[in-house]
Amino acid sequence: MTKKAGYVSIVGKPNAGKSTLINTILKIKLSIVTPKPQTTRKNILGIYSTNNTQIIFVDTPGFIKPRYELQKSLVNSIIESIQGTDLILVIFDVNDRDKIDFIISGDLFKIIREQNKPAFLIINKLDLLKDIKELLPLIAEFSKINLFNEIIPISAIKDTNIDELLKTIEKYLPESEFLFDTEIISTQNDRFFASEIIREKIFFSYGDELPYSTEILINEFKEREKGKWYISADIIIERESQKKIIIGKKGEKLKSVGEMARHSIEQFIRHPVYLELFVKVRPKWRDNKTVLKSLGY
Ligand SMILES: Nc1nc2c(ncn2[C@@H]2O[C@H](COP(=O)(O)OP(=O)(O)OP(=O)(O)O)[C@@H](O)[C@H]2O)c(=O)[nH]1
Ligand SMILES: [Mg+2]
Repeated sequence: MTKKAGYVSIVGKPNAGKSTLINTILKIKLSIVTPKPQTTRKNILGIYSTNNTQIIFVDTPGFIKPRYELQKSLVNSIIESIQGTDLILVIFDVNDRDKIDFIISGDLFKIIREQNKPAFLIINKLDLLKDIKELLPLIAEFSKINLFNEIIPISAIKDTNIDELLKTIEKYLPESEFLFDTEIISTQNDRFFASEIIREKIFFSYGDELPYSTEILINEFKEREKGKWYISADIIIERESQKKIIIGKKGEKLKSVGEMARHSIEQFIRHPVYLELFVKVRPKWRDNKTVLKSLGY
């Protein structure tokens, strides 16, 4: 039987549920998810293989109008992902139905149109609709712009219509041998996932702004045959004054972040871990091209 394989880019505004979708499809928590927008910062590959089909999903950061260097780099990585893909999934949060933002979306749509590739509109968070009929005007609106080969409503969190989505994706993929071993789920290493998990705990533990000025740098990641693996990471912040907030009274806040992160990292890599966290100030790192480069942006 002929095999099919290809890349599928998952794009859309922040908070639309892109990372949730990739996690639901792969049945593993690969990409971090938080209630805050702009959680994802790096493209994340998630490889879904069946007997005849291999779909290489790429989760991307939320599409925005970039204001600082970090955001410019995020938008570039979205564009790169769209350029390198076989199929584009634009995830749209059904909550946005009364305020479809054709300005931000318009920019994204323009990039997609230029690529001349198949694209689906995925209307997500169906579970939040009181009446499914509310979808009709939305579908009509999106059909008008003549960009999407398919419009598919789903709930990423409830796993609604995901099988249908996968079947439809399959139809659009090119015939090809598999591009990765079927056992591989991602190409990123444990070191990367450890840093993402720490970042996720920071998103959940601190107020609105702080997580956005925070980045994680893994200094050491030592795998040991016997005993715990050793991970040491810097929590990078922008201002001296943020140090106190990160650390908390008597260090308790940082300790709790560390414990939550260690627990989740252990679940992910299935090995006990000793995690050490340090707080470092790098003024305006989000606007410093050299620092951004050293952080992999
Ligand atoms: N009710 C509901 N909530 C969802 C659904 N999918 C995602 N969410 C929630 O929406 C929020 C954002 O989800 P993410 O998966 O992080 O969204 P994202 O598009 O990856 O966001 P960025 O990485 O910031 O661009 C989280 O609180 C999710 O739990 C869904 O189908 N239904
Ligand atoms: Mg995300």
